[in-house]
Amino acid sequence: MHQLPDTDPGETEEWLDSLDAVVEVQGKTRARYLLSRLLERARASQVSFPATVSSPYINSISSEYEPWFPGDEHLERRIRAYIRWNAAVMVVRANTKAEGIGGHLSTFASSASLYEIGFNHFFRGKDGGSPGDHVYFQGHAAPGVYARAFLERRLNEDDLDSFRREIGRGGRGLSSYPHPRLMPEFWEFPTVSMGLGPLTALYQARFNRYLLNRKLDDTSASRVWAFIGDGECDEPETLGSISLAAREHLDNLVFVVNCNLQRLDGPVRGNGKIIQELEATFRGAGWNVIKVIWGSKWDELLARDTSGVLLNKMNTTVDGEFQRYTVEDGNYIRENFFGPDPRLREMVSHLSDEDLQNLPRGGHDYRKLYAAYRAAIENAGSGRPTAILCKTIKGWTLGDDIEGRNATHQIKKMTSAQLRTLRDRLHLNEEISDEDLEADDPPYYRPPIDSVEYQYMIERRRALGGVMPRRTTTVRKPIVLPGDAVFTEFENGSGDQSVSTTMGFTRLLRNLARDESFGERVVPIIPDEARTFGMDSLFRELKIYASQGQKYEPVDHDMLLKYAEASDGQILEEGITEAGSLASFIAAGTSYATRGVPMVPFYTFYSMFGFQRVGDLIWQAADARARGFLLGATAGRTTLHGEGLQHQDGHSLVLASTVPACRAYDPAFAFEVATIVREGIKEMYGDAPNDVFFYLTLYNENYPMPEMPKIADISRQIMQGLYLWRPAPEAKHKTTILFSGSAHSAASAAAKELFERYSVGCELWSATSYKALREQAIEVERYNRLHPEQQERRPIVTELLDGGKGPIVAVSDFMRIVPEQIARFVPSRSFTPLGTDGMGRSDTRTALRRHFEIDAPHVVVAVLHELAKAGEIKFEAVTEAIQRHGIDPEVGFSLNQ
Ligand SMILES: Cc1ncc(C[n+]2csc(CCOP(=O)(O)OP(=O)(O)O)c2C)c(N)n1
Ligand SMILES: [Mg+2]
Repeated sequence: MHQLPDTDPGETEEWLDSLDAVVEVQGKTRARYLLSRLLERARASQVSFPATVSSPYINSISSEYEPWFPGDEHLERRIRAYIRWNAAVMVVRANTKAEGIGGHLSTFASSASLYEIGFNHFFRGKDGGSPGDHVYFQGHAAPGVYARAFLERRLNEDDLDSFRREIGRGGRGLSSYPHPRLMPEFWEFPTVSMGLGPLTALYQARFNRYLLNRKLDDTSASRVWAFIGDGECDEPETLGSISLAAREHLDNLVFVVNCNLQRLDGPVRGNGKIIQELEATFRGAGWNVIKVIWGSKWDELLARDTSGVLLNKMNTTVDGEFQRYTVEDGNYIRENFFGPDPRLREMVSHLSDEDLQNLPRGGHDYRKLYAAYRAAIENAGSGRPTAILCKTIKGWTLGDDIEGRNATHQIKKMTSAQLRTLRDRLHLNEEISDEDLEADDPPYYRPPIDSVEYQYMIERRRALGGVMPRRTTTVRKPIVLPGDAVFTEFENGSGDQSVSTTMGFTRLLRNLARDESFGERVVPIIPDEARTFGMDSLFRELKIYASQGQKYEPVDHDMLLKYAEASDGQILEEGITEAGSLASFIAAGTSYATRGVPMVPFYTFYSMFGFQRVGDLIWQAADARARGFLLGATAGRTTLHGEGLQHQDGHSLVLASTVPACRAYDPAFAFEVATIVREGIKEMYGDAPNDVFFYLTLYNENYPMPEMPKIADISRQIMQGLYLWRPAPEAKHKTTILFSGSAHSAASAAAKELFERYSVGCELWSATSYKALREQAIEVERYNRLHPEQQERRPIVTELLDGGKGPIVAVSDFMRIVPEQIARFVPSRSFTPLGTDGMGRSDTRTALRRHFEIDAPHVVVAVLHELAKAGEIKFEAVTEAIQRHGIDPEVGFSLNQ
């Protein structure tokens, strides 16, 4: 402030003196009040002032501003009690039947009202073919969602009794958490890995805008709701992208944070206040924040708080203390919360200890919650996303042993005495008798179809567009697959021109985007790496998606490859966030289901920063049944040179091999890339679609791309994972070399030397996917084992290689374990993998390939050594080759460095 001009120092002094006087005479609370009023007035008079990020520890919406509650509170409370009861009972029964099967009681106990307000008044369903709202349920609140579906007759008792038993009953058990992979007609969004739900919800809201702005789908009626734990907010993914939501004006997005002040081990912020901290964080990022802290019974006390002492006590009490009040009796609260200050004690003198204990938190109060959700809805048009911070009690009404206890998160069992207490607290005495509770299994309860409760809840859902959650794959806007012309140029090779598979892919992507019908469905996603992959050439043609268009003339406006942004741009240029990019991949890759509009994401990234960096999100993509293409560019531990160990990827294919729904390919040539993309599109978007996604490595080494071999079913062979690229010339000895990706040049050079110098005729095979070969072989192996008297089948890889002659050497720019995946399926031949185990180094490709022992001389040595072991040549010949190529056996090799 010292640097700003003071045009009237006298006047300034008067204002400051007044403030000093207020602080001195009436205290800080009053001073704070006056300042807040001044800010409010300033805002009303359009005097812009940086937003304050904190407000007092009270509800954002005061009681006089609460809207009329349109529901029947009594009925809704009854319905919620049934749901609460069944949710608890299903966990208890599951753990009686199978000790340790797990499940959670206390999370949903704290959040039942948060969901029920949504179900009864806000969440829009999919009736009539509309996509409705997108709701991300907190993963371990799943029992509550099942319990509601049970009341609605979507699930029966047998279903509830199969909670967490996903194997029996033909795999129709209820999954532990929201898993579309396991319950594809129920769950839409997988959430339970903390932090991924909020992140993917945010990008879903952003993707909805992308679809709208590109005029592909009218998403304006769909809202995205994400239910999040307060402990979950510690995950970097939860809060890491919230500024994007404000920047993109995502007022279609609502985060509901269940602030029960506890996580798994104990308090989230024992010494602080998580709600205040989150308020500041969200507000600072430009969000609309609505706090729901106190239930209605506090309104009267707050109205009488003329001196501000109650407010002060609320502001200064830390969460650890608030948690303590939930487990103590009313007298303790009187003594410790209200007690020390005589004015506060007086304020509650008319209330009994029981009254004090029952002063509820806002997150259990329907009217407060309704007001907050309503405000969030009415916020549409403001451009600001909303975070509703609801204060609740973890394990609410589950009884003294569970409610608010530090161990509450993991309690899965209840004694019959505890169940009786719960029944009493939920006022279910008529529905559940004492006798019922004596039985081995506590009973479920659901109101009959002609009950008012059932009719009410069904009517509410009908009015809101049908039951939820529900996943459908009904296509609203069919996709037309690309024409063959898109792919044919790659069959011809590049002639003398040296290009990389990355360049080939970029050209293919452009062709796909240009395809008349299919083109608009292509979603290129790049995290600030387009220039690295030569994809900046797409900027001008496809344009970068920017919801606000381009408000400036770019520095390179007069160049051919200018930086072009547009509100209907096609490229999602995400900036430096692999997590955000993958969240976009998931939103686009599941659009066939969430929106009924199949979209085809091509997410190209620095291959090191894919599976390794955001592996959990890739796993989530598999759970979400996402379709599309992941492209690990700059792949290979030696092909990407000069970058060093944090950049050089020699293991993404190992990690890819762990993801069941991922088809992983390591192509060497542009025609292979084109074939895999063409066949992949057919598999994922054709007549009988499979919910898988593809991972392709792309290299940045330039070499002339060969023509596609003229073999009848070459496409099928490429897709199966292995094909004969070049047969062996007639020669005295025989060997087989398998290559993948950029290692094909070492393999070819080795084959030449082996033939010319040693009369070894070498078959060269392109191994496009060891993962595909291994999976097929395992299936065959299993078939044979379980059909012992049937005609034995042979895996493809055995069929192709086992009958051949001489040793097999497999070389790639990845770790040895990648080709080793198939070694045992070729039992009659020696199998030697060469690969890039160990950490990367910065150097030239030549030096790196020597270091990792995958260059042509090392391939030659490996073949010769195997031939020597088989007695075909002398060991001296191997030594000669080692020396002639200047290989020093004592230098440079370590698997751990
Ligand atoms: C990435 C990840 N780490 C750990 C867990 C295990 N976990 C499940 S729930 C939970 C505590 C959740 O606390 P909070 O977010 O506050 O939710 P609440 O149950 O209190 O509503 C933890 C640590 C997980 N599911 N995901
Ligand atoms: Mg919590």
